[in-house]
Amino acid sequence: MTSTDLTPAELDADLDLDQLKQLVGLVPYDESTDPFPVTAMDAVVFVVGNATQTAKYYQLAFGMDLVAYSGPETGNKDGKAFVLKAGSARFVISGGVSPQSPLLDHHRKHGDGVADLALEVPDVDKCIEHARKQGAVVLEEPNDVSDEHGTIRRAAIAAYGDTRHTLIDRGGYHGPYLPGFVAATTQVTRPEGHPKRLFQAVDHVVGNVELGRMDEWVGFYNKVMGFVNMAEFIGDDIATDYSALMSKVVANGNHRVKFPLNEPAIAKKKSQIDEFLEFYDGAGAQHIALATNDILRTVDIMRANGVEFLSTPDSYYDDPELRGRIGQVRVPIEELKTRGILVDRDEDGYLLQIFTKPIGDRPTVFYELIERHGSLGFGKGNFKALFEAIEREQERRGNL
Ligand code: TYF
Ligand code: FE
Repeated sequence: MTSTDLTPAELDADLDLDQLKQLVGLVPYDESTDPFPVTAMDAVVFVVGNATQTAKYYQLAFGMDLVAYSGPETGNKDGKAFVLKAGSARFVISGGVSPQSPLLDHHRKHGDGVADLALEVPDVDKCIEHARKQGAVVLEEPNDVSDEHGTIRRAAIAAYGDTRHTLIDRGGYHGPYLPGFVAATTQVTRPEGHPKRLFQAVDHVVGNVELGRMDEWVGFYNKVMGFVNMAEFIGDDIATDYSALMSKVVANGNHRVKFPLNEPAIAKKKSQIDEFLEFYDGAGAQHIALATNDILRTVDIMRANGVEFLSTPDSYYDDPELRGRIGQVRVPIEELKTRGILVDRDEDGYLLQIFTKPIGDRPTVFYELIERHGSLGFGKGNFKALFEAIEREQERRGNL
């Protein structure tokens, strides 16, 4: 497979290559020289306090489809896991059933959170051999798991905090998710005219790491996983003025997998990253950006479904400087203003984005919706407005 072929998950989501390039900023590259080739995100695996209900939330509020299940009824006495899909985005929502389940320990420490950013790779053994040489912690040695649908090969390495990267080669597998899972279908009835899906892919997943450790983790992704640095970053200069964080972005060769990494900065106010680290009890995944080709419709539906988004002051849209900089976008600015959607433009094009409030009890994990039109960035021009909105929420929680 060449690096810009569609993955089976993308084919299944009826996206064509041009759409995907637009949607997630896919770039061609030479896979043969990559020491740790990664095809795509395989799944974002959450551990939550109540997987049964959280899986319903993602079906009802995020319009995702249930596709597979594992639990006591299927021979898994330890816990339950629900597999949800929207386009090529796959979420696995897991929780402990047995009081002895290690999933419950994860939840006790971190609250609802991302335990695993699983990656699809063409050669698990090659990746692990390279990772080990580079000093990575191998949590699971390469092994085969089979059932009547075929065989997957898998392994896992440690990333920041308690987060792991499971590596999965599913080339020889045709089941609904992994051996041990049975096919399941969505349990909710959608209203007439509901779109097939509200987003098509995972665009990026951001990790928050401890003060002074961002470069160490950037180095991990460079050396262990062969990821490259992307242009966008927040350095010292911006950090102390208003963002209270520093940030760099790493991506796999084809840019399908993009991981911005944040660390707190010592600024005038308590960093939103410190708030995360305190309540997550360590480093972890902070936000998941979902690529949509119709952010207006997606925001309208999600809001009607009860999802709460950060608000953007009218002054953002009335600023002549911003108006001049962003120029023409596909809808009148008023359409963005009524919804609080942010817009940013760079030399490659523009993007539209909006952020939810934290979705769980702890002020930790949240979502971003992003609609790219050429821009490969992350909304640098919006950082000030965005961080001010986040700080308003921090203040309401008494954590500023
Ligand atoms: O992923 C990004 O870089 C943007 C902006 O704490 C951002 O979505 C960066 C840091 C942060 C929240 C949003
Ligand atoms: Fe983001």
